[in-house]
Amino acid sequence: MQRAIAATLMRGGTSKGLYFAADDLPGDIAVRDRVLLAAMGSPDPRQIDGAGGGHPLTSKVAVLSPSTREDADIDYLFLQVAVDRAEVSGTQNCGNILAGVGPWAIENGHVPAQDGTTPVRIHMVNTGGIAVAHIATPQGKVEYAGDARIDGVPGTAAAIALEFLDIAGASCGALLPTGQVVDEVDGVRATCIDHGMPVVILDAAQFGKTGAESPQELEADTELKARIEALRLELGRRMTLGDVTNKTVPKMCLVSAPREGGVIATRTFIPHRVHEAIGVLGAVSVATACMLPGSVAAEIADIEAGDGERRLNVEHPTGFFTVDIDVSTAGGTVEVRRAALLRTARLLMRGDIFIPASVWSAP
Ligand code: NQM
Repeated sequence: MQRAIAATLMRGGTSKGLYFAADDLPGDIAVRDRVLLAAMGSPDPRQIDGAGGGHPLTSKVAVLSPSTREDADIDYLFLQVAVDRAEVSGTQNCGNILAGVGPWAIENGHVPAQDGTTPVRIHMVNTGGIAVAHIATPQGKVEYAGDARIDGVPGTAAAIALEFLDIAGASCGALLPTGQVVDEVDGVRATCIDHGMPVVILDAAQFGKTGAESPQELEADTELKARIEALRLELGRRMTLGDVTNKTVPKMCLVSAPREGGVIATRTFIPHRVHEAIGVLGAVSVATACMLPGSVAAEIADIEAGDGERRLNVEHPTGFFTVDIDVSTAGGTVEVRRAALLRTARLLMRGDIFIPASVWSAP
């Protein structure tokens, strides 16, 4: 016996996942998590018995409901379904899956479409901030086709502008959760920052790396991975995240001088696989660190310090991530007035996902 649950498969930015109405999932969290593991086919490195793609970037879930906040249209809970472990985690947000939330909200009747562009105000439940997504809706219908190109996705699609409000310290309580611009662990210098995503920024050269290595090369370096994980456990604790052994944050970002005309080059452990690009809020945090006087990123970034609206191209393994950011750097710190960026999304499939009925009873 199998049970059917309404689900939508969408690409959001450079990620892919299942989007559910909260009401369609079991209310009991333990049962819900078992259902999501079964939906994705976890735990299994290939996720062969589910909709997951065998990588953290294609094993993601959005749970959506009418907003509990007066200043938002929809509540978005992001859940990372582990690939090779029976684990579902809500400890982080995801700005890529966020890109599909606006279209989903309009298509499912939560926000009336306007003729032209429809703004959707999204309450990001994991971290508490608001994102405004601007969705192309000519003649009151969501348009997925368009001419916007984002690196890491073939072809073009309709642009989705995302604006973030009040996301500094979203997970850790402060933009600089350790209270310092630079921390040191075993002689390694690190900038710990949370501008929507907790990220530890490290100079690739401190690990004997150029920063131009491919994700596959970095993932094959077991000694490097062990060093980075040891730093993550210590700095995660200092960032107020507690024991991060089983958490997907902080992300660990190796930076180096730009090679392709951007401001900085990145290779990001998320936290065990290496991202083929860079996460949305991860990129916002790195861009912010580039503007922060004295940070590990600012020392390496090719950018002139200064206040006001700036466009930063963050290099990653498959191209650039462009972040528009408006900062004030008075007094040696950085206050972010606005962060915005461009994503695309595509509706891939809508229907029912089938889950073995035994999942409801088996502990
Ligand atoms: O940082 C991957 C992704 C992400 C997260 C990760 C993301 C973000 O690319 O906002 O988008 O860092 O786990 O989907």
